[in-house]
Amino acid sequence: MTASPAAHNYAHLDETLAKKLIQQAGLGDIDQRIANGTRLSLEDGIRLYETPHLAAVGLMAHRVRTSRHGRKTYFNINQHVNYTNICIYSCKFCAFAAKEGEARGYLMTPEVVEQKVREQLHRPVTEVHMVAGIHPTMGYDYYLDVVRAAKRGRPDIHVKAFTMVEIEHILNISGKSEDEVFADLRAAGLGSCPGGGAEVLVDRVHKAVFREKMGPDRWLMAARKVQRHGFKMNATMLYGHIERVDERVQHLIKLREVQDECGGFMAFIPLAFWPYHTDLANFGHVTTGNLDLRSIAVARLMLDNFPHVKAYWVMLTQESAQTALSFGANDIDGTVTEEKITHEAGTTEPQALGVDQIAHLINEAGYEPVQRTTIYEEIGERQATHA
Ligand code: V47
Repeated sequence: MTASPAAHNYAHLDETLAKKLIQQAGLGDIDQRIANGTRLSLEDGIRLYETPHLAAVGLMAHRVRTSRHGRKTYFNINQHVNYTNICIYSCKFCAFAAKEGEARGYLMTPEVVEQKVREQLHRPVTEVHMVAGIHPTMGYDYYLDVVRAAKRGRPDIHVKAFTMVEIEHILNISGKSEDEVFADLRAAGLGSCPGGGAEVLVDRVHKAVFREKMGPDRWLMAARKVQRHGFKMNATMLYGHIERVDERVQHLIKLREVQDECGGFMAFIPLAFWPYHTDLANFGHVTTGNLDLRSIAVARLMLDNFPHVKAYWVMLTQESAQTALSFGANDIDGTVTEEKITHEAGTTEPQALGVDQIAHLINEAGYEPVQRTTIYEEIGERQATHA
């Protein structure tokens, strides 16, 4: 896997030239703060979102990305299993959820989950990503059983499961102490948690588009609990709907504070909103390249304590995700397989990508594809090329 020479030029862009560009964009003071290791403020974040000089913002983020990860771009070989779409909540941005009794509603038994994992045994999958709706009646044991089922299907798989919304629900229905629940989840085989369900961690947006579901404080509290019990997790932000620029930056600052406190976040993943078949379908537009790249870059600059920024190709599109690698992202997620949440909402992307396709996206942009485990251990190149 060789990189194109273009990357070397961009990654090693002459420093004087870079400074000049950033200064001409009126962002010299922010650049200086980044160089000094001074944290960026809410106002800085807003300016980075609002300046017309996207290239300068991208360059600053690219510098940070390069200083931490060089040309490495991580990906993993994973599969998604959405074990139920039946959900007690009716979030306006969601096209995936169904009500119990609705024809399109489904619930996988643990046996079906095991079968889904077994179906991929011919591929070197290292992670199963399991998230779902909040089912009205399934009990505590069901959640442990779906984790056990995945492990039965493939004992060496890393189970990354349950958003903070599911974690809070599991805690609530368990009738057990927090310590006992996390011990049960660990014993069942839970390895880490994905970053979904955060949406925009601001009360106004919560009230307007996902008022029934847990709000910002409860999401952040659940994240603290998960991390204090020794699990790593990711964090997302669903952007491109009704949220304002300042609200996006507030979201980033809240995550940064929890990371200072607990240190268990691995990657930040900006999720581009897809409106089709949702209650926000009349909203009128889908994500744009400008907003995708800016969201990646601003996150890279604001989240100085997050090791990784992920460009999730399913929501960003392959085009934006590839370009995002030069705007601060150092991870492109995985092969995925059978994604439902974004496909219900109209993404034009395929259900899965092969390792060759992922490696091509990364190589062509001038970066080095590195297969990783869920928790960012590097896996040798040989294994990656045989998927
Ligand atoms: O929680 C829901 C979002 C999330 C829509 O942690 C939508 O590695 C766009 O969290 N348009 C699920 N987004 C996906 C997710 C994720 C994906 C990949 C990797 C990881 C990780 C996490 O998708 C939901 C919600 O925030 N979502 N509806 C929609 N219409």
